[in-house]
Amino acid sequence: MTDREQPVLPPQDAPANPYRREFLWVLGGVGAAVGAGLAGWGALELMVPPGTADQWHKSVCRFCGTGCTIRVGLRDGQIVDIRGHESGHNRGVICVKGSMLRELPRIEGRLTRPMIRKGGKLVEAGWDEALDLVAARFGEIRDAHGPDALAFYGSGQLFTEESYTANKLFKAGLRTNNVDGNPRLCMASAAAGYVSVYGKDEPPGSYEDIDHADVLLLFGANPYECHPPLWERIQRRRAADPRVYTICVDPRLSPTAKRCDLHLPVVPGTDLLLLNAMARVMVEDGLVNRAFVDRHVRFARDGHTVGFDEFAAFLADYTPPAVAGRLGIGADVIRHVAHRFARAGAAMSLWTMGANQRTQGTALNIMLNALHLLTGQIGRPGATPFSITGQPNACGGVRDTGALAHALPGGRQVTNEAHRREVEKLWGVPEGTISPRPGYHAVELFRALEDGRVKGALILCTNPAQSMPDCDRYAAAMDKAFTVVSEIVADSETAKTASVLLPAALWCEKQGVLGQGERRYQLVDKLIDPPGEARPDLWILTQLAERLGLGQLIKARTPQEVWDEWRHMSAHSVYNFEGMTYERLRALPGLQWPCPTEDHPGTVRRYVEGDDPFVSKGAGIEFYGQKDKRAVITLCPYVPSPEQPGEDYPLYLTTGRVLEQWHTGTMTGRIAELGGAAGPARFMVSPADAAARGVSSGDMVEFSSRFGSVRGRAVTDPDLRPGLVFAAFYDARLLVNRVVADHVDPVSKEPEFKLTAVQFRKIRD
Ligand SMILES: Nc1nc2c(c(=O)[nH]1)N[C@H]1C(S)=C(S)[C@@H](COP(=O)(O)OP(=O)(O)OC[C@H]3O[C@@H](n4cnc5c(=O)[nH]c(N)nc54)[C@H](O)[C@@H]3O)O[C@H]1N2
Ligand SMILES: Nc1nc2c(c(=O)[nH]1)N[C@H]1C(S)=C(S)[C@@H](COP(=O)(O)OP(=O)(O)OC[C@H]3O[C@@H](n4cnc5c(=O)[nH]c(N)nc54)[C@H](O)[C@@H]3O)O[C@H]1N2
Ligand code: SF4
Ligand SMILES: [Mo]
Repeated sequence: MTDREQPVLPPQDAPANPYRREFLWVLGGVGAAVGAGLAGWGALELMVPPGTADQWHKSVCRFCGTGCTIRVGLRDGQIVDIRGHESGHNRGVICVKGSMLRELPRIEGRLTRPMIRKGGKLVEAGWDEALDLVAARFGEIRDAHGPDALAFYGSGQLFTEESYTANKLFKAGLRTNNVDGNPRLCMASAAAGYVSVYGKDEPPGSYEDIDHADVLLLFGANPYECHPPLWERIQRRRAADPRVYTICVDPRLSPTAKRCDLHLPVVPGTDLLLLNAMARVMVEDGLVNRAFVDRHVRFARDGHTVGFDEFAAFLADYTPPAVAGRLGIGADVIRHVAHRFARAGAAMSLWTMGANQRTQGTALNIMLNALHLLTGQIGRPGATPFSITGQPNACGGVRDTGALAHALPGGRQVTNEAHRREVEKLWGVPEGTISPRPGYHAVELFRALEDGRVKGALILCTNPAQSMPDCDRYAAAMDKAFTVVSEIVADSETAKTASVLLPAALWCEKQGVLGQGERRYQLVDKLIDPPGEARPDLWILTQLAERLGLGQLIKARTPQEVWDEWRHMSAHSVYNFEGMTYERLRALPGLQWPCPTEDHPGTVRRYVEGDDPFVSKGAGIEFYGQKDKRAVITLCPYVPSPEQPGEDYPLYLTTGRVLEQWHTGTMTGRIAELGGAAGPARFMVSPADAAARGVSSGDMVEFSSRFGSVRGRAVTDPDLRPGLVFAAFYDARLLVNRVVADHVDPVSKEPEFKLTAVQFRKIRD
């Protein structure tokens, strides 16, 4: 591994030009103008002129979980232009990351040949040598230490065919459930919440609910920067009806919060108090829809069913005056929000990482769903609890295929014997093949690499040495083990730790399905060749299977063969999408499951009769994922985060994203327009906290927490209130995650990236 001690930060801070950033955002909106046949792209073309395409292909953006349908313009075998596709849910709108996708295949530093670490250095090798070595080492490790000494760490950015194959190879072939991935860092709390409430994962509603909602509750979400077309859709809804009311719950005055009708700047980590208090107000003030609750909802405490009265009594501790101080929001405002939500013609809540990446992430997800169930704000156009997803294929590729340590395909669990038998049958392997032990979830997996419980790992399409909390600790853990990393660039922080580094094809250099935030699956066709010897991750997995003697198990070799296997398998669950052939996906801007037959139009609203094929006739609404067909609201007591500011670490650090950069910046950071607009990463601090430490904007500082320390530049931001610090994690020169705490939610095992107690001090340049 290379030296992680000396970040090469530019001598002068170069803060992003706010005008430029606004302009870049607008470019996304301009896609809509194009969709509507209006002028507008002129602006982008003046700034970054695209080439003139002579062929256009429908595809999907490779970046975020919004899942924008795009048109890819080709000329002479190169991608030269990207536009929003008018027929997509995004109606032609894309953001600046999507529009700059055309540069992605050509970024500097593409990895084009396999590399093997010899004498401490990575040296070029052939595919045969590299894959033979991996198979031999994995075989040795399994024989000497058992299958659980091996692991797969994947990504919500792999194609479904890739995650499905990896899951099958490891769980049924190598016989370990050590299959996890970055969705654990992202969606695990959302999945745990949905499963707890409805018995099945994935949102009941769709993006189009935005067009019908009149109260929109944005909770721990910053769609202005992270899901711009959804934000644009919210703006259109507001423009169409000025009575539409938007509420943003975020400790930070984020760009989204600034633009909402009401911002609730909660004390970081306390907002379960808000949700419980809203429920309390609903109960007290007669806002509960008792007819709906009596018919469709059950209450539970510690796994036991309880009555509505016990739920009401539980909430007695959460009256608005009782929580206001800790929450940092006045009792009147809490009441106001509860009333607005309950009395709305249709209320929609949209949440993301501010809710998920929390030690109470599952509880927050349960209560967000609960507010809808209590008030009957569900199952009608505009009335829905919607967890916005992050990555382009965390839903389809990982949650639905069950490529997580506790899961099996189609909503099944490894600890459930009947589920294991079903999957063994469908996979054609002997009974007892799948281990009944859940594998290691992400954080545990890296701890297992650290202490030697896991000795060999295959890491595909993710950069944990930068994205894991307490990342130095886990980078060192990877250094110790035999890690095989498939990457598109040669020098990601994770690539630097690899024992074997494999060059991957990306996005349109390969074929496969992505499944995004509204249960929508879309097809990416191969349009261009990968550089050098880079190969699709599916090819890498099938080659490895062959060399491990598991070729009979992994018979499907092409993306379409894998898709058809998985599509037919899905018919044995309520995640049924058998009707989604490649042909249909190619012709349409995606389809939403359930979609059981080839003439089925897909499901916009789940659990609703007439729309969802699994709802019984005459039921109206039916939560069929639960045995008694009732959604379950579990009582969730507020538990403070283990990260509390005190004398040594008096400030809260929260972390997240900026508009132009994707995660660890290996892709967007190398596209000049995007990297340049965001500028180098820095710690954003309030002017008061800076002044108290004698720090001027742009000074070098050292940040420290109980987990580590990191040096970087601090820039003051008047929008930040004292006591709160914000940093994004896109810059390998400023490894923010060195200081980020790695406490996890006890249920979902998702790390609390949103909360670390920190201190900072000025240091010499
Ligand atoms: N531009 C861009 N877009 C992206 C991505 C990207 O890298 N760049 N990544 C994609 C992925 S994978 C994801 S997961 C999503 C993430 O999308 P978002 O979740 O919208 O983005 P984040 O910046 O992670 O965090 C959202 C907000 O949570 C707030 N927050 C912090 N602590 C708390 C708290 O205690 N309570 C509440 N209520 N809020 C809190 C933060 O201030 C922040 O504004 O974005 C996706 N889209
Ligand atoms: N501090 C902090 N940390 C966080 C978060 C946070 O909010 N705060 N959020 C967490 C969340 S929600 C997420 S989703 C994670 C994301 O964390 P990561 O998944 O680690 O981040 P990415 O940069 O998306 O990593 C994807 C890697 O795959 C490579 N790649 C791209 N395409 C391909 C391909 O087709 N095949 C292969 N093999 N490789 C490819 C890219 O070059 C890149 O290095 O970060 C988590 N970490
Ligand atoms: S919003 Fe997400 S999916 Fe849409 S263009 Fe931007 S990055 Fe791509
Ligand atoms: Mo994510």
